Amino acid sequence: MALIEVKVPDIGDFKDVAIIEVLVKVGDTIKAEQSLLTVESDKASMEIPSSHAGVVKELKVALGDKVNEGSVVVMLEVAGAAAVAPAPAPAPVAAVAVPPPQPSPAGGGSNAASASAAGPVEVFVPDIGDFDEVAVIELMVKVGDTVKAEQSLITVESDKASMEIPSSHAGVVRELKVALGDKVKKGSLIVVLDGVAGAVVAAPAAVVPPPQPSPAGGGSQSVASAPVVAVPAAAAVPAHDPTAPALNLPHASPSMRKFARELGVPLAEVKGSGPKGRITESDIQGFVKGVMAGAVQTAAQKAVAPTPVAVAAAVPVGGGIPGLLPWPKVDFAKFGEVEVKPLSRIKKISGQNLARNWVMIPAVTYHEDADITDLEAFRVQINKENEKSGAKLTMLAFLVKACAKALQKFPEFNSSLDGDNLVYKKYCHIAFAADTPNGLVVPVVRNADQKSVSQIAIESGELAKKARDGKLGPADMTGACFTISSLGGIGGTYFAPIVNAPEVAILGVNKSAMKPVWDGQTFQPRLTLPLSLTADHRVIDGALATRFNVYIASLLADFRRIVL
Ligand code: CAO
Repeated sequence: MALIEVKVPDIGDFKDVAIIEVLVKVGDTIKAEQSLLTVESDKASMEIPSSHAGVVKELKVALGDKVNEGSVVVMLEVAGAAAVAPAPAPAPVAAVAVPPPQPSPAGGGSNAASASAAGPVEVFVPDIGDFDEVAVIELMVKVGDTVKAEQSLITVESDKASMEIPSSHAGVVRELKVALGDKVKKGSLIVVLDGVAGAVVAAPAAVVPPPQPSPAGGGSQSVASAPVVAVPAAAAVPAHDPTAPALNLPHASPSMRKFARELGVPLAEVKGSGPKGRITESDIQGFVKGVMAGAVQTAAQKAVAPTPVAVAAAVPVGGGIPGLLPWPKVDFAKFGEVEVKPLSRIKKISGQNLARNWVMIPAVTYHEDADITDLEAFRVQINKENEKSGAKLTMLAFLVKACAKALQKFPEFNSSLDGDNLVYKKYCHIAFAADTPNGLVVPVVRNADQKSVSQIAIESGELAKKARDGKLGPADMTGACFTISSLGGIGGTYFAPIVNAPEVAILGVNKSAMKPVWDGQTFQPRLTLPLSLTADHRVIDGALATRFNVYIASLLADFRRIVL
């Protein structure tokens, strides 16, 4: 047994190509020639196969990484001394990859049209190396289209690589000479263009470089043992067998892969409706619509089974965020000792909800200071009176009651968006965030408008205990109209809580502090409670949010107002 490095072979002019699929994982037993990665430029994708059979010991690359010829891909444990016996001279052995693309010679290849013609121009498949009879999997233009020079006309595919064939000339498509499923090779006529005078380019500069087999012994395998690992170049790109897609990977052209990636769509989960199960643009769009409508769940969503918390905020998570890069993959152990622990179930679920709410709600946070000097004195006095019974009024209970009152005065705060409609609720259930050892949960005090502060204090205390004990049931966590997130027992000054969809606002509260407040003549020490209201701007504008805050502050400053 020996450990060898498998490297990206010579991939011609492809520089800094991104890894779009990692096809093996640590522990996998792989065959020689089995694909390890898919890499992609903006015009072509190709799979990088292994030069050896063996067991994957370490992955040296991750999704999104950029690789070049020579980049180490995996550490492979290979059997048999012969396989790794160093050759007398350290000549590199065959790179058993999809043959590296080679640029077509300028103006060459088989785009044989006259370079100066303004009339009809025939565009042919250029030299695509050893690719013999590749299938047309996508037609990217139609008759009547005006195409630019270098614009992709068709996508062709072998079982290991797909590439777009661009036009050597600008013009208007007069005739399409190929159809989906046709086999083409170097010299096949693709389209006839009505040439545009002066628009002819000298060379198909953006022609996807056709794969060329690496010469045996000319690759980048770090273990020198040419006789053992040299694989006939032809084997690197076996003849296309449409009935047996390599490793059951989704069939999609580079442009479809890019499109899916931009939308965050996991291609492996999309059912292709094109020829031989190929994934088309409408398949991807249909998948996204399904996820948004809740009819389809991605595997990532299914991995997190729905729970009451998820149900409480049951807007389906979208397929991803267009334009975002993949999450950075860092081998932290390179920098020091680490310990990996899985996220708790609650954290996984609330994380998905928070991420959706953060991205999808145009929210603004408004701050206000409430003078709670008198209210706190009252609360302390009542708690003293009730010391023997043990019943305790909490600031949270006063806040719940004040919010219930404010929701009645400002009904927009007790609403939810439903498409183009706003649903106004006639009931008043107030949720509060509770910090538990397993993560954040949000129990609900029902009909808070109809309960006394004492009742709310008892009920919220019971719910908080249930939350900490992990005993909240679905009924305890659903149906909220508005949420309070109180960090007052901990500290802080102000913060910006995230709206808990489909609610439209949330009130954050921090620790009260004695502050000097100018009364017109002198500074008075006043107990001040910092409020942070985050509201969905699609429903609540700044003026309304500030009025709501001012009203809450007025209730807390003089709680007698609650009975008005
Ligand atoms: N200012 C000053 N003191 C405050 C206060 C405030 N705003 N709010 C509470 N306190 C005091 C309480 O009076 C209590 O003191 P005593 O023991 O002397 O009476 C102490 O702080 C502890 O209060 P508490 O926070 O444990 O209890 P609570 O009823 O105020 O809150 C609950 C209950 C469940 C809201 C709270 O325990 C909790 O989990 N808070 C965290 C919520 C959270 O994580 N939010 C962030 C979510 S991300 O948006």
